[in-house]
Amino acid sequence: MFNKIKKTIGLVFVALIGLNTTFAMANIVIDDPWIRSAPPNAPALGLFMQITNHSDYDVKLLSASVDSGYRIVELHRTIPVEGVMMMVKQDFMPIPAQGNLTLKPGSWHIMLIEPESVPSEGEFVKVKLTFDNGQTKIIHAKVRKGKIMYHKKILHQ
Ligand SMILES: [Cu+2]
Repeated sequence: MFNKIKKTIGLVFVALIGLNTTFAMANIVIDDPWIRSAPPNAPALGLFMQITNHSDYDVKLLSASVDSGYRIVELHRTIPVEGVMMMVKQDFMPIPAQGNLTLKPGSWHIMLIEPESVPSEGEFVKVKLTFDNGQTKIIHAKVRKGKIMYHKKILHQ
């Protein structure tokens, strides 16, 4: 009887460890993080990437942050407001279970606001992403050319 209980506890323990490992390793994957190059006097920079959620649960990106060099970092989405495309600050970005969210010009993006100095093409910016499942990701976004596809108006909620 005692041996049976011990064995059961052992199996449960192994199962938990297994789940935890899968959860931590395969949950959120970031592809191709990049920042659109901008003139030296640019008030803000757009950060883009693809976020894939390999879990069976919806996940939210809650925040993005940088160690220094920017006054504030915000989550934005470009949407039509009374017929005009505007950037609207978001509380989070939804990444559906077994799905993905593409951050791209004219759509979802992370806004690096008031840079101390605008990074040059080819440079990398280190950004930390925090998700509501407790996971964090450090990414190194490369600065490169990109089309300007939307108005630079910011609508604050
Ligand atoms: Cu924006």
